[in-house]
Amino acid sequence: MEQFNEIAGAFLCPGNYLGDEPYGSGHINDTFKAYYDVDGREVHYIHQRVNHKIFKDVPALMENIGNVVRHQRKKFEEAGANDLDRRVLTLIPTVDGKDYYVDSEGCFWRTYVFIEDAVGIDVVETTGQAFEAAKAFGEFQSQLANLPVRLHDTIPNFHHTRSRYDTLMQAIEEDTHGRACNVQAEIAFVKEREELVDLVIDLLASGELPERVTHNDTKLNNVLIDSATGKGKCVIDLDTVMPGSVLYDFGDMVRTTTNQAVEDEPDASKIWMDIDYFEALVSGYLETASGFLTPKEKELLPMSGRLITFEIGLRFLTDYLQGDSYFKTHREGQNMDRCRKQFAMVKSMEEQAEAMQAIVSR
Ligand code: ADP
Ligand code: GN1
Ligand code: MG
Repeated sequence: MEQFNEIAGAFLCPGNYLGDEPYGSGHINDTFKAYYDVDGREVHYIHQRVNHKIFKDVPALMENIGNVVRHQRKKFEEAGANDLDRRVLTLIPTVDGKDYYVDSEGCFWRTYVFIEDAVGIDVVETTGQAFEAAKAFGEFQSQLANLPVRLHDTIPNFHHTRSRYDTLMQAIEEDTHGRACNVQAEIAFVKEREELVDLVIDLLASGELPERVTHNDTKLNNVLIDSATGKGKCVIDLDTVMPGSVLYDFGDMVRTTTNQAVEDEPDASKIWMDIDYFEALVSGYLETASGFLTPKEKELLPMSGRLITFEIGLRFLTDYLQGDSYFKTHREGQNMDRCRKQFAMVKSMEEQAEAMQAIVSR
């Protein structure tokens, strides 16, 4: 494709460009695996078009990513890691020494070294994967604890659940696509749980919860798992790394690693929060995070699963009502099914709140 010749020519990837194919299952960016020939050897890169409708200031976002990966690399070096290029994302610079390229259509591109023999898993298969993912995200948070710069907010109010709630209420009122009639039960579900939305925001504001540098999008497929060893290899998708609460990160791990059905599973009988997976998640997370968590953060880990799953459910519902303009969809009603799955998970977590708390207290 002509466009890809332009992209390939813009970055200092060694070798001759062979081709690109769409890659991964992210909901936001357009990701491609690129093939290059280096002296008869096939070498891969990730070319990624950043969604600049969602990320309004891509240069600031790329500055964040540059700061984060440099800091992580230093931490891994200090810890004596031997396979640095697989532990942390490596940006390939453009021919004029920048971390991103603006193409002839005004779109923003970046290029990463492709991390071989590691996979992003969409649906958790084993408790070991839950353990490894949580351990990797905990290590990520711990590495960034003393990041010397303050990161830009790449999406303001990203985990401000109150503002997510208000946006949903507005979308219901406007009902621009005439879809509110299809989701009356979900709307009622949200309204019944309104008190949940202010909890973390209020504790952050009062200082009872500390603000930290967090990933903010810790779904399972944003950590690459080593295909040979099953170990967490590399935390990816750094677009939303910014000041936040560890509860946002832990909560999204609970959302995505404690049930073996897809994110848009329409069959309610397949959806429940599996406590064995939760237990694995807590063990993995505490292995790398227990050194810095405050008692309050630790106490709220089970609640964070409910909160973030509820919040992402709200966002899917809002996008459904607004005509599917934010998350990529591949069929009609997909955002509605995504929302229903999240709410079924919330319900299951409510039912198991005590058991979850007991695991964390142990
Ligand atoms: P999105 O924001 O759209 O989710 P991601 O940055 O998560 O985009 O990338 C999408 C997918 O591409 C990931 O889930 C992962 O499978 C794959 N991917 C991204 N970066 C790399 C990399 N450096 N090496 C290998 N695979 C990658
Ligand atoms: C998006 O980029 P991706 O697919 O890893 C979204 C997250 C949601 C997630 C739901 C920038 O994550 O916030 O939790 O979809 N990312 C952004 O699957 O909005
Ligand atoms: Mg992703």
